[in-house]
Amino acid sequence: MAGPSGVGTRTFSQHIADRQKGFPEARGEFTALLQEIMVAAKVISREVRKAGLIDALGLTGRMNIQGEAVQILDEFANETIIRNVGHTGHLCVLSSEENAEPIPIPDQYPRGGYVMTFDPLDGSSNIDGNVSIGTIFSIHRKRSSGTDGTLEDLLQAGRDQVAAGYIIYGSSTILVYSTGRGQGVHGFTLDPTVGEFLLSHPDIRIPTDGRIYSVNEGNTGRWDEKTRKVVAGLKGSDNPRGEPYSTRYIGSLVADFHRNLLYGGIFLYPPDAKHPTGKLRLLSEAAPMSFLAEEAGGKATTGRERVLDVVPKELHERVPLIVGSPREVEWAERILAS
Ligand code: AHM
Ligand code: MG
Repeated sequence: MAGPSGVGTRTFSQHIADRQKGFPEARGEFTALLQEIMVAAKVISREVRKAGLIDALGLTGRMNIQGEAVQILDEFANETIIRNVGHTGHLCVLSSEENAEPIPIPDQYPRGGYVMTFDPLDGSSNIDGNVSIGTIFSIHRKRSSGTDGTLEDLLQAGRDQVAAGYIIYGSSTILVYSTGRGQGVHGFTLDPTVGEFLLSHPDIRIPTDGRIYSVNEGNTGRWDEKTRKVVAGLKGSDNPRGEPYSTRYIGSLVADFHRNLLYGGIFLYPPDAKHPTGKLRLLSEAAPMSFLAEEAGGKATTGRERVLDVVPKELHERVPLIVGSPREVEWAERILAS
């Protein structure tokens, strides 16, 4: 069914090609890279959709760099992205949440001018429970002078991203992306009958205030006093709304973020005694989500500084993440920074 401004008819490919026309100096490399991400997303979505039928659930029996059990689908998604996106000549190096070291481009493939960091299957501990999971990506320009990308190319602040996005494998498969600089955040829903991502959420704006808070309250006993004050405030009336917020927490960042982006509210993964610098990875989780949040009119902070200003020192660095509607995030930041 067609809607206004191409809703329901405009494909992701048409959308990004149109955007490229606005930048006559663009050589198409960036557009091609986004296309490849979209193709990888379709392949991963296909496998996720039939996971229970093809013996693709469960564990590989190995642990990743983070000490987490690797799921069969984690590995499939990781390999799909490396092969479909990494080997097509637009990237000079990649980094995945599943790999300890940067992923070089094999000798036989060409190199390009971009760098990509990704989380192949975020929330993967939820896979067997049929809960929504997702893929997150973040793209920077290459900075170093040689042909191959280096660690320096990967360790860039979130504010220098040229694009970021995620694909959520939920009741539908939706791709949400932004190229920043006021270009907006746009969502496309995969129509399985035509095999295309069609524009479904043009120019997403996060509500300036919300009614939802999202945090793993099982960690309360591990939080410091300020974090407890924020969450107690959200449950009581000492908050910007003046009445309790509703709790919504899935434990799958892509799904928690996507819901709050559409409905408004605040998501927190604060530091705790088990995760002293927070649990979420700066490069593959916090920075891309913060880029999208800010582009949609929201805010994202570590509690001390803007997430997009944090310059990573290591590939798998973790940061606290407080992200969502500006009213709630600014309020929480005031308490946390006091
Ligand atoms: P993953 O990338 O290994 O799946 O871990 C990250 C996930 C996020 O999706 C989610 O926000 C968080 O871990 C949930 O953590 P917890 O189970 O501690 O609440
Ligand atoms: Mg993750």
